[in-house]
Amino acid sequence: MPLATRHDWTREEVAALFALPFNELLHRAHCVHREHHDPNAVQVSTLLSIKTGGCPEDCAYCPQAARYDTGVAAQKLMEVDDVLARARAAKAAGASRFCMGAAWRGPKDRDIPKVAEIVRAVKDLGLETCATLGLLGDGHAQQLKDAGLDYYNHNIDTAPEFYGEIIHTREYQDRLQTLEQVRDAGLKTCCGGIVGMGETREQRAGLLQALANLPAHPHSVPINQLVPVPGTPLANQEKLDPFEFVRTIAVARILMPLSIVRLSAGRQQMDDAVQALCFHAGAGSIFYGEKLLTTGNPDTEHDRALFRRLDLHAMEVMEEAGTVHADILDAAPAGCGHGCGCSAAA
Ligand code: SAM
Ligand code: DTB
Ligand code: SF4
Repeated sequence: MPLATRHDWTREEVAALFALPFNELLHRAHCVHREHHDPNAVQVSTLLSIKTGGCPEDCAYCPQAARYDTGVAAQKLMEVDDVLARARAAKAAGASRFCMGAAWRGPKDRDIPKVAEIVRAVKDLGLETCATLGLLGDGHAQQLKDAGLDYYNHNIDTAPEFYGEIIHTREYQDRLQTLEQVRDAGLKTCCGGIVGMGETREQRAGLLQALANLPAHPHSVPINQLVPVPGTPLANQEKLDPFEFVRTIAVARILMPLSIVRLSAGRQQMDDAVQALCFHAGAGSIFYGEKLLTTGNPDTEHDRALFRRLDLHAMEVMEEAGTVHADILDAAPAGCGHGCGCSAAA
């Protein structure tokens, strides 16, 4: 019986999925999606930048890199009470997870107790917690886990062979090491990338291949569409064909059937019909709230209306836990089980 989760995808196999006729690809992806997930449930996370701007790194897409003139002012780490007020509001608006981002290359040892205090306080509100702080040092992941952190977000961002055109201040291998520390500490991983940075389709396949061939599939896979920010080297990057973005979601869905694929940055620049296609193709999570970290996100009222129009509902924490963490699904049979004759999980 073929396993639902594989870690040996070849570039050719992934490229062949991208090359399928659009309807064929979406059908396969949707079958995989409904085999393992409620197709009408969407996990809702709210982001907050708890330490904004002034970052020493040179990520070509990022408005928070100090070296680019983007108008983002550097701020220090927020106070616990200020973060808590934002987390309470996110919970009241319907988010089940609160994701906290810091514009650091990585936290210093002295930053960790402060972040841990924030995590503990947010967790006590009954929210799931996620942090994205950059490269972690020895013991950091465990200290965050002990404070009640559920997820750590660290993206590989792009294909290994395109990475050097986007970031020069840290290596791909550094990222893999942080992901290993995260897994070893028993934190859930949130790991994805950005498309629309000028990469080829082959390189989009390379990003997804690298994600799917990690030692464990990330629990959460954010697929970001580049938000081009004036002042960054990618400010004038040509927009990716929206159907190519949908294909990327669909291929991620097929490669990592148990993961929750997040339709992440870029929704404000995307029309509702494209978002609907993404949900059909297997996206099961969004960022919700007026802002991502420093850039805009759709209005909450607009998103609530979109959910009503598409009959989607926000996933409960327990519902999500039941879906993602049922490791026995590793042995799920091939085929979608809906009588359409597809080989969705093969
Ligand atoms: N500094 C930490 C790091 O780089 O890991 C955490 C924060 S960083 C802003 C988190 C992620 O945001 C990046 O890995 C990247 O995938 C995403 N991101 C940043 N700027 C973006 C943009 N303009 N468009 C889309 N995604 C972006
Ligand atoms: C992720 O993959 N995307 C989010 C979250 N993880 C941290 C960040 C998107 C940032 C978009 C640019 C900004 O708002 O600064
Ligand atoms: Fe810094 Fe993270 Fe932005 Fe890179 S993506 S410049 S590490 S904040």
